[in-house]
Amino acid sequence: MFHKILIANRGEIAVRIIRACREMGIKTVAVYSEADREALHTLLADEAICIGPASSLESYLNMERILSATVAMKADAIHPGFGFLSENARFAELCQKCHIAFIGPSAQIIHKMGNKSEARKTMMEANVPVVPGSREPVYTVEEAEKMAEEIGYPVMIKASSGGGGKGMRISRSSEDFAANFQNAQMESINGFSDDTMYIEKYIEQPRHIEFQILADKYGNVLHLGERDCSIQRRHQKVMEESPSAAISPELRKQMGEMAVRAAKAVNYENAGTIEFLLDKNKQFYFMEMNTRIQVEHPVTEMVTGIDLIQEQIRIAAGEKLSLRQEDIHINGHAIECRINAENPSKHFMPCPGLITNVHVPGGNGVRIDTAIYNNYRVPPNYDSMLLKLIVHGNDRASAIEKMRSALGELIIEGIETNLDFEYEIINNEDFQKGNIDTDFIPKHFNV
Ligand code: MV4
Repeated sequence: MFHKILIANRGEIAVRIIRACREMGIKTVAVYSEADREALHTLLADEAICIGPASSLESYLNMERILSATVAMKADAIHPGFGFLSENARFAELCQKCHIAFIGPSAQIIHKMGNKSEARKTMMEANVPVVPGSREPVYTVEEAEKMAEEIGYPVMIKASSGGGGKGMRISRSSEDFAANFQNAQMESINGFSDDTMYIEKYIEQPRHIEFQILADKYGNVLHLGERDCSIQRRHQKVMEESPSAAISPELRKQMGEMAVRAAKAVNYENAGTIEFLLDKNKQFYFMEMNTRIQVEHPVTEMVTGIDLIQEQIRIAAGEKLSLRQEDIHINGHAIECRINAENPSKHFMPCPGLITNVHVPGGNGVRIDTAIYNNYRVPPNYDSMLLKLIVHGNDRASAIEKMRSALGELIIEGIETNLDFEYEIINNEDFQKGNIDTDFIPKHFNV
């Protein structure tokens, strides 16, 4: 097992990783920027080292400084958390070259899954269902238009290096195809220096269903059920739950088997997520694979009782998975609300500043993952997520009731947050009935 882990991240996920390490008897090193001297992760880790100015590019994204800090502090592994360097193949490769364990999959897997058209092709070859569409990438408007005609409109034009909706356009007919293709491709060239595109059939009002998987170094792969992440605003998840109200035990078994097949097809290792679209007829399609721990991992932890961060560390240290698929049971229902420093009445503009008072809910089945505290100043340099409120109930209805109660108790003063917006979602009749899809927020709110 590792002696000391350096956490190449900040905020609640850094705190979450420090806690997992402490429970396992592993020492921790926090890295922090000049803006994060008083941040909770800096204060909570066994040791802390400043790696540069507030700007992410000069601190949490600076590979050389993080690797130097790891060597200087004599840590034997790096946990990248999510965001920042977590899906950077070059960083994973540099760790390997420096004989530092990267807590995640290999550089080759990160690279392969970062290429969305290649991931899609790999899954087609492995007989994992993918959205109907092109097998090979396309580069010119002519070949793309031919492909769109074959698939049949409406189609989705996607950038191979895309993500979070960047480089993505819908085309509803041949009249609007060329312009949409060129816009999407231009966005990809500007954003990712990559003109590689692919075309898929457009799936109307799908659900975003993702499966958590765990894979060790010896080819053992498990799935831990799904998360329904359909409640999103502009490709930012707002509320997530597990299990999904749309998935029967039979469908879970089928989709879970496909998630495991997808992971095995790339010799996956560590924790990962297989994203699917689920259409109105309950057909499901592989969309992307995420090669990191995700923000919403706690809902899976709540319903399976498995500590995903500890599992990641054990896998990276070379341990075999101690569980088999038949040992995994989905117990009850969990919901997560992401509380952000943003103003819903000003187009969700980020609102950093001084938090003058925090009161958090508690009680049976209530979990808070956060790095904020009284008189903490939220810096303007990073993501606006302040706190994750996660609840666990015996079923969906009681989890919703518990979330209503917990949201009602949560107080964050001094800055604007999206707390009331979360409250409106939990109180929404369609949400309560489980009638959700990726159009939920645009359909119900003027945002
Ligand atoms: C789609 C789709 C419909 N059909 N692909 C959005 C982000 C990117 N990861 C993929 N996305 C989508 N791909 C086809 N063929 C609809 C979306 C989509 C979406 C997906 C998941 C969650 C929220 C979404 C919001 C809008 C569009």
